[in-house]
Amino acid sequence: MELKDIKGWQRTIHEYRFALRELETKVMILNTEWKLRDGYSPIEHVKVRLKEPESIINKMKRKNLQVTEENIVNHIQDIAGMRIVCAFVKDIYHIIDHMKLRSDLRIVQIKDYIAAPKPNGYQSVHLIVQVPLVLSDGTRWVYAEIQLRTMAMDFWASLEHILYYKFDKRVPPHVQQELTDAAKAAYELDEKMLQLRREIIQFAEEEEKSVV
Ligand code: 0O2
Repeated sequence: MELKDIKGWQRTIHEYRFALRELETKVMILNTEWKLRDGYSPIEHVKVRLKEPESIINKMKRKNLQVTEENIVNHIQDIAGMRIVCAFVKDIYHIIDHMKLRSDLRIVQIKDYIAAPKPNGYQSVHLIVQVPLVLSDGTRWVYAEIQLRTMAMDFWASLEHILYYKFDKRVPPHVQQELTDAAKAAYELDEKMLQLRREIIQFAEEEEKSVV
């Protein structure tokens, strides 16, 4: 069974593509507005992707679901995916607080793998959202997943993905342990950079006071 064999799939995949464009525009506007207003944006960079057909089919198998358009649309919520990479952990929660207030997004679920990392050390916050897509025959709320992580978390996750998948998910136990240790090191690096940022801000504030 291939996705292209499903009647109407081309139209459906276009809806995910359009929803992703809408989401990208919202985030780009936000990024520019924050930079103009505050001189700093919590958004470092953004990537978008549509889930590969093979990955959709595999996920349907994992969930023991028959591959029908209805099942895919209702059960696979990360076909449209966006990754927002931030400098600091606090930036991630700042963006989430903003997203919660928007009337043009529905937050369906928040999976906080920073508060509770996966056993292998994976950290990120995943938001399952619905994006309104205004079409000629009405508005459809399309599912998308937004992954938010710091640069250190992104570095770890991208390399772990390459290593793990290159070897078909078979790695010796000690390598598994070392990958988990590397995730902890990424977390410590985030903490360190945040602490340095605080010290720089404090230093600048004290200098300003001494001038007055
Ligand atoms: P792709 O298409 O390659 O991006 P659920 O929807 O809750 O039933 P799901 O989708 O497995 O289950 O939920 P989860 O674990 O919250 O999110 C999966 C996605 O998060 C993955 O996409 C990765 O992008 C990322 N991810 C989750 N765990 C890990 C991990 O241990 N290492 C890395 N590198 N990334 C991870 P996919 O499924 O790989 O698909």
